[in-house]
Parts: sequence; C-alpha cells; structure tokens
Amino acid sequence: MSFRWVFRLIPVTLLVTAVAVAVPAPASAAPAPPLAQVWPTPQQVTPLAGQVTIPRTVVEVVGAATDPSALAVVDQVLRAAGASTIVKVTDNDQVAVDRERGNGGLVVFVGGPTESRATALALAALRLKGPEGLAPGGYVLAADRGVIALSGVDTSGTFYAAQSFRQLFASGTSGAFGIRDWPAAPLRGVIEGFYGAPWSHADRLAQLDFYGRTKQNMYVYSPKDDPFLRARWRDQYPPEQLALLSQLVSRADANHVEFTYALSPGLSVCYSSDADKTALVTKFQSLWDIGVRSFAIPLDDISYTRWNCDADAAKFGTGGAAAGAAQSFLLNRVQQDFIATHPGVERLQTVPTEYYDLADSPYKTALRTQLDKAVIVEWTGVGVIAGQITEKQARQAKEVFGHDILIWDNYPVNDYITERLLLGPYIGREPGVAKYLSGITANPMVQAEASKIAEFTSGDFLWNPDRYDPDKSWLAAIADLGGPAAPALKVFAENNYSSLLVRLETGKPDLDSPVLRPLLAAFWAALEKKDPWEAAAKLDRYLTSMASDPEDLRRGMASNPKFLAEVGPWLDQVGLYGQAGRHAVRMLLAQVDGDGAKAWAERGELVSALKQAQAIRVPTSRGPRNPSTCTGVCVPFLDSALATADRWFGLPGIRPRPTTSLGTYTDNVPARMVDGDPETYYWSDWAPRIGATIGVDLGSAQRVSHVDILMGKPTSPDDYVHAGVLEYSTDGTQWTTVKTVTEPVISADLPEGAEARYVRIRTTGAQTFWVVVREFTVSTPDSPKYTVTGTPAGSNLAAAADNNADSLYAAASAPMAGDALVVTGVAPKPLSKVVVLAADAGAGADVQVADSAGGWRTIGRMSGGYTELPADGVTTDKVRLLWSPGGAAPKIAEVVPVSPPRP
Ligand code: LOG
Repeated sequence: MSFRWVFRLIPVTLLVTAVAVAVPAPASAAPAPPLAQVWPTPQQVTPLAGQVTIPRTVVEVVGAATDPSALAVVDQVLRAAGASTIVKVTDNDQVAVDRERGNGGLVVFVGGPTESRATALALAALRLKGPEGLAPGGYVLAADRGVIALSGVDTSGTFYAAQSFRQLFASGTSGAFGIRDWPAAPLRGVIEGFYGAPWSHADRLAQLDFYGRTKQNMYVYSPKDDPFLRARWRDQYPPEQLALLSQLVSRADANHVEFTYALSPGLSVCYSSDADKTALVTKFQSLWDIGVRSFAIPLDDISYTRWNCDADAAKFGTGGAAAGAAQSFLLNRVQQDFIATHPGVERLQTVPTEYYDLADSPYKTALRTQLDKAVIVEWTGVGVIAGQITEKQARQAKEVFGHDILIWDNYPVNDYITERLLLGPYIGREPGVAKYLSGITANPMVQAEASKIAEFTSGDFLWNPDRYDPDKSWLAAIADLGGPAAPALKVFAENNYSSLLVRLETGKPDLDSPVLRPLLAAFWAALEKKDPWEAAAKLDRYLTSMASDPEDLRRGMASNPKFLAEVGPWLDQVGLYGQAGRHAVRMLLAQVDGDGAKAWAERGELVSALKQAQAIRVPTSRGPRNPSTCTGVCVPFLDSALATADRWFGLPGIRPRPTTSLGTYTDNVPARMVDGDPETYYWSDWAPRIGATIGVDLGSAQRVSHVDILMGKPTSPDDYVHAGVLEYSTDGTQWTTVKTVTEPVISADLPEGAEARYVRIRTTGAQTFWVVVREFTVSTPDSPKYTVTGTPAGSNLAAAADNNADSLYAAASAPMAGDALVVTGVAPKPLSKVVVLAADAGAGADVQVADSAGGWRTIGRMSGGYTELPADGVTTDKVRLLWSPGGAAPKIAEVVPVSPPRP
C-alpha cells in the first residue's frame, strides 16, 4: 500500500481540490454550516468551500474489519440519497480499484485505522489528521466534492462517524467539511431502573437503536419489576426469556451499546453465604453465555440494618459499617470468581445502599476501604432526584465513595409522579460532571418513546458538555422524534415541560408551559388596560395549536403508534385545555364588549372542556389518576378567568381550589368538595395520619368571614376528621386556629377582619376511618347569603343562589301553572339589576321582585341562557321566577340580585 494507490483511486482533479480544501475557506464562502445538523454537538467542525452531492453510482472502499453497523448506516444513507449502485472495493483489491479508476464519481472510505488501510491515505491526501489518540468512540469525518472518509479511533468511532454522516447527508447534499469529534464522558446512556410496568421487548429494541443513533453506549437492564432481577434473583430465566434477552444483547452490539445486566439480590441475599455467591455467579454465567459482557449488582432501596440470615449478623455484626463490609465481601467475591475469570468482561458496577448523598458514614467508609477498586459505584447526586449536580460534588463523590463514579440520574423517571410526563430538556449538571466521572445513565419514564426527548438531550450533554445548550438540544430532540410533526410535538412537550431539575444559570427549576405563560401574562395585562385585542389574538393562536394538538400529533406521528398510545391521555388533556382556554379568552372579550349572553355561553363551553380534561384518567399503581399537563398554568388561568367573569356577572367570584395531603379513593377527587354539590364528595384513600390536611386555596389573600364543611355521607357516616383543628393562613406557613374539629358538620365564623388565602382542617389525632368531604365552603363578608324555596321540585334547590355559577338547581319536571322559584336574602337591599344564568334555555319565566307592600312587581322576562334585567334601584329581599307552564324543566345555575356598585 502506498500513496500511489490513493492517487490511482482518486482522479487528479479531485486531488487538486482536496489539497485546496485543506485550507479553511472564509466563513462567508461556506455553504450552510453542517454543524447545526449533527447531534450530539460535535467537538470540532471545519466548514470548507464546495459541495458534496451523492451521485447515482458510488464507490465504497472498505476493509475486512470495517464495522458492519457503520457500513449498513452508510449504505442506507447513500441509497436514500439516490445512489442506485454502490460499488464495493476492498482496501487491498488493486484490480477492482483499477477498474473503478477514473470514474470521476464519489468515493466513500469507511473504517478507521483498525478497520481499513485505505481511509488513512484518503485523509492524508486531504491533509487531515486521522483519529489516532482520540478518546474511545472518537472519529474523523471529512467530505469534499469527490471524497467522503469515515474513520473511527475504534469501530464505535466509525459507527458514530456514520451517524453524523447520516445527519449531514439526509438531503443527499452537504457543504464540504472536516469533523473531528469525540465524547467527553466514557459511559453515556440509560438505566431502565424505574418502578412500574417494565418496557416491552419492542420498546427496548427501539431504544437500543435510538442510543446508537444518538451516540450513547450504555444500557443497564434493571427494571425493578422484573421478578428474575430482584424478587426471584436466584432463579434461572426460562429459555423463552433468555432468548429475548439474547436478542437485546445482539441489538445492543449492533448499536455499539454496552448491555449491562443488573441483578438486585438485596431483598433476600445472605452476603456471607457461599450458596448465594454461587447462585449469583451462576446467574451471571447464564447471561454471559448469551453474550452479556457487562454486569452490575445494585443494592439500592433495601434495608441494610436488617440481615436476611443469622450468619451475616455473626460474621459482620450490626450497623452501617457491617452492611458496607458485608456488601464489599460479596461484591469482591463476584469480582474474583466471575469478573476476573472472564476476559473481555467490562468493569462490575454497583449501586450502594447510600446512593443519594455525600455525607461520610461508617457504611461509606467500609465501601471505600474494603470494596475492590475495580468496581464502579453508582450515585444519584445529592438527593434521589438531584436538582443540580456540580463538578465539586462529583469530585467529592469520588472521594467519599473511594471509587470511580457513574451517575444514576433520576431524570426523566416519573415513577414517583405517575400523573406527569417529563418532556423537558436535561438541565442542571455542570460540564465537569460528564468530564471527571465515568459517565451518566439516565433513569427514564415508563413511557419509552416519550423518554427519548430527555434521553436525546442527556446524550448530547454527555458527548459535549461544554457546548451543551439545553434549549437548542431540546428542539433537536423534538425534531428527531417528531419529524414532520415537530411543531405539534413541540406544543405538546412545552406543556409537559417542568421537572425537579434546576437550571444552572438561574438556580431555579423550569416552570411548565414556557410559551403559554408569558402569553397569558400579556393577556391579563392588556385586559387590565381594556385593550386586550392584540394580546388576545396572540394567545388565541397558541391556544388553537394546543386545541388541535391531539389531531395534529395523531396525524403527524401516525408512524409512531407506540408514542401516541403512551401519551394519549396527556395529549387529550392538552387539547381540552387549549379548547377551554379559547373559550375563556372569548368569554372575557365578550364581557369587554358588554355581551353577557355570549360570555355566559362561552363560560358553559369552558366549564365543559375543563370538566372533560379533569375526567381523564391514567392507570397508575396507586389507582386511576388525572394526568397533569400545563401544570400550574392552565387550571389557574381558567380559574382566574372564571372568577373574573363571575364578578362581571355580579357574583363574588371566589373559586377555591382544593388542597390535601391525602390520596384519592377511586374517582372521588378533591375538586368534588368545592363543586357546590353536596351529593358528590372527595374521599381519601386512607385514614389520615396526624398532621394530614384537607382544605382550600382561594388563590389570593382576602377577607373571609365564615366556613362551612360537610363531611361523611349516609353510607359512610364515620368518614370524617374525628380530631383536628380548623385553621387559616395568608401565606401557607403561619396559621391561625379557629376551632377544634370533632364533628362531621362544621359551621364556623371567623374573627372580624380575618384574612386568608388558605383554609384547612389539620388532623391532630390518629383515626382508622377515611375521610369524606362533601363540601368545603368559604364565605367572604361580601358574599351575600340567600335561601331558595319553590317549585318544581328537583335536585339541589339551594344551588340556584349559592354564589357558585357551576352548581345547578335542576327541576325534575316542566313547570305547572303557579310554580315559582323564590330567592330570599337576609335583608332588603337596593338592586340595580337581576341576572339569571340558566343552563337550559328551554324554560321561560317572569322575573319579579317583592315590593314593600308584599306584592310582586315583574321587571321582565327570563328567556334563553342569559337574562339581564334592570331593577331600577328597587330595595327588596326577594326575587322570584314565576314559571310559564310547560316548556323544559328549568335548570338554573344562578339567580343574581345585583346591587349598584358602591360609590
Ligand atoms: C430508585 C429508582 C427509582 C427512583 C425514582 C435509585 C438508585 N433507585 O429512591 O429505582 O426509579 O428512585 O423514584 C429510587 O434511584 N429510589
């Protein structure tokens, strides 16, 4: 092999260019920089003048050892870009080379120094350095008009060069460039380590391909709910299951991913037992036999103060130091008897029982001093879900554990908040974490496809942490997963965005719905200034994209049914919040226009969409739950919109939100204790412990005068708080006690001038009964009080004048002659108008006010859903709806006797 070989292969004209392109062209002359298309962000890119286009016939020069996966990717890209003929030439087949000589087409060299002899010469001719000396996985990828060279420092590097090639040549053409690229972190990947339904086989295969595409090289198989990993760790796999694992191992190999098999014996292991050590090694051997070359023994989430056998107590004693000694003893034996006897195996990994902090302890001291240094220790950062991980902490972890550290990063795992999807970017880790530790494995969500957004970004961070930009990376992740539906996916992910991770720059967690929030703020501000139109139009545009998201995403991502199935309930909720939001905007605009009928109609649509959104359920290990999207943004907005609208209708506009520290039994959600309907109720899923709370949040501090609480129900009369206190607070931290609670029905006056945002019951005694709360009502000094009497009989008569436009009096039948509904206040007051809010437009009535002589004066007709009649300042304590016989059964949300505004 000589340079002559390359000269003969590459036409002279090309060589001239090759030499020319070795001098970087001025940036302005370069075509679209390729850098932006390659993820993870490459380390060094030199854009060159010129273009490379893939022609119909391509010559490909490969070595006998060229990585087959890399080659498969290259060929796929070439064919997709229009190459119908790929002429394969081996790096030492001089005859074939001669035959192709002078073709003048594109020559693609695939393989680094360990794979093909030819690529080095091609790079030399381009005056580019080879990949020698780069970190494992590093590569050089160069393209000029006639030559493309992919050269990895190892086969993984060539495979990664092929992945970059795929991204650059997706359209068949690229500007010329030279890339020199390598990963910062040696181990980059994912640990399937969550609780809940393990991923399916198909999920895992798709994940392994995804890791390959995103240059991640590690997958730890550790689903907590695979019995053969934990509960029945000693048992051998049935052959069918072993066959599936074997498929995963091959797929991992093809993607240059290290498949780590993690066995968690901690629930029952006897550390000192020969038999258990043998069981462990035998189990590992069965996995070795199907090709597994990486092993872990996680010891997280177990008790280390209770032994599983007396022999351990005798051998190791008690306490943290004993636990560390026992674990080290077993791990060291596996290290000696299995790892050391299996050449080609990767380093053993473990998760210590103290995996979440940096505090030195007898346990950590034992690991540090007794555990074989070859073992890699996993650590979650400070906290199980670490908001941030700093370089300093990373260095401390290495010291205190005394071993190489691999981070088990609990993001985007959602097993502890199953009602949420975590679709935001990976944030809050300093670059040094990737550079100075062995690497990071991200613990994902039960939803495998949806986890890819976060995984894409953590993979990007791990490759090139200094250049990592979470926002750009996130957009690239959305584009990668969403393809043509990326805009719709972006809207969806924006509304499932926040997590417990904390931005390094701000020291704060991302809030949810980053695009919607400022639009809402601008809308409120504009509404305040009585010029809402422009802000409303902008807001409406985004809400429209939310409303159509279910349809847009289902159409656009139809080729990924798994993703759509995973996120279905969340997607439907985003759509319904979008719809509800649009109605909210139109409702408030209608009021600015003075159009009460339209505002009331929009209010009805809003409430209906909101109810649908809140009726959606996702199954979780703790029973069905309402998914949470647009968290902390959509529901508060809709609530504020309703409160604002209700004040315009003449109601107090207090919309308490339920709060409780207790869980929910089946569908009896906390919202039911503030729905104005005593027939529905919130039901806890357990007996409250001392300190449990149930109450309401009024949204802002305001004057409060009275609290009514209805607990228990006829079929569970004892389900109430038997020992507690009623208390209130403006800030949620300083509480004032009103009275003790020992009965199911509470009616309490608050002291004159009391202000509260929060009102709650806090339990002070233990009890065995669960808790039912039918209604939890807070009144302000301004909330008028009415009694409602009359006919036709129906449900919840009081709801016709309870200051709550959501609760309904529904007559059971159409009115007969003489039927009337009478609303009586505590004392006569002057009325400027009477508003009637009806849920059914079918009933008609004369609206009357009682005059001082005890007679009724008709002020107008109630018709349709919204009726507003001037009352001309009449002073009265009674309003009556005298029904017209026949028609529909009346459904009245609220009769509002409106007083003139105070001067
Ligand atoms: C578990 C993990 C679980 C995660 C989040 C580790 C090392 N172990 O607190 O399996 O998915 O928290 O709930 C864990 O993190 N323990």
